[in-house]
Amino acid sequence: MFSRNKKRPVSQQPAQTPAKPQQNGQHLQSRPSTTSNPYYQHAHNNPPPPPPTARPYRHPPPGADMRLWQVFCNVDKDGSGAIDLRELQQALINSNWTTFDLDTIKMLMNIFDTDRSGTIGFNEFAGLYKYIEDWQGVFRHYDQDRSGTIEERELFDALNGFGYNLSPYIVRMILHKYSSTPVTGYGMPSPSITFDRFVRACVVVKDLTDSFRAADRDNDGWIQINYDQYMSMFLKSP
Ligand SMILES: [Ca+2]
Ligand SMILES: [Ca+2]
Repeated sequence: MFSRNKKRPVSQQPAQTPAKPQQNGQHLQSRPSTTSNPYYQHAHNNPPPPPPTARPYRHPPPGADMRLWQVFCNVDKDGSGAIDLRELQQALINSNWTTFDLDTIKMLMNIFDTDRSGTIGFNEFAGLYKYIEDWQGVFRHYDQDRSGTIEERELFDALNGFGYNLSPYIVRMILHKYSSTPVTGYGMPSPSITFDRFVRACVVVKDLTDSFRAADRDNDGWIQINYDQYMSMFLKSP
């Protein structure tokens, strides 16, 4: 799920690569018409920064898993020693080559940025990596037709497998809410959920169920909560 830039599809390549610095002035002078272009002038006066390969050499923490350290360094593109939201989103790829959606990335940052620095350090990354790997196993288990996405029956089986006693109606609502494609309109494909949204859907179901159970003190399946409690229950979910 962490891309290593080996098989990145064309659509995942950066839209623009930095222009190479000019070797000498002759090439520029032979094409005077381009100097009237304000964008060209800007690029000429402000040469692009050096390529990211100029990052300083970094040492792993003592006892670090070297395979994991290598993945961490690949994700930490700017070599800052920590992974920010943008770096994490660029690294996490669904099986259909889309990057993880922003809400899922924010959810993962929220779970694993335990020191609340706003970034993921190496130790935090170890937890995040294992979490993703574990969820990959779950996803593969329930993606029974190996389509790379979770469809209605598979979602029903997954949520039941986790122990949530949800009606088919509620499972369909979850499917439509987290579907990676539009679910209304003529000729639309059947709704299905990519890995990133599947993880988020399951976390939301767990969070809401936990909130309900905490409020259902006599465990009779009914709760009495006020408006603030009701709103915060939903808004705390990713
Ligand atoms: Ca970084
Ligand atoms: Ca499937």
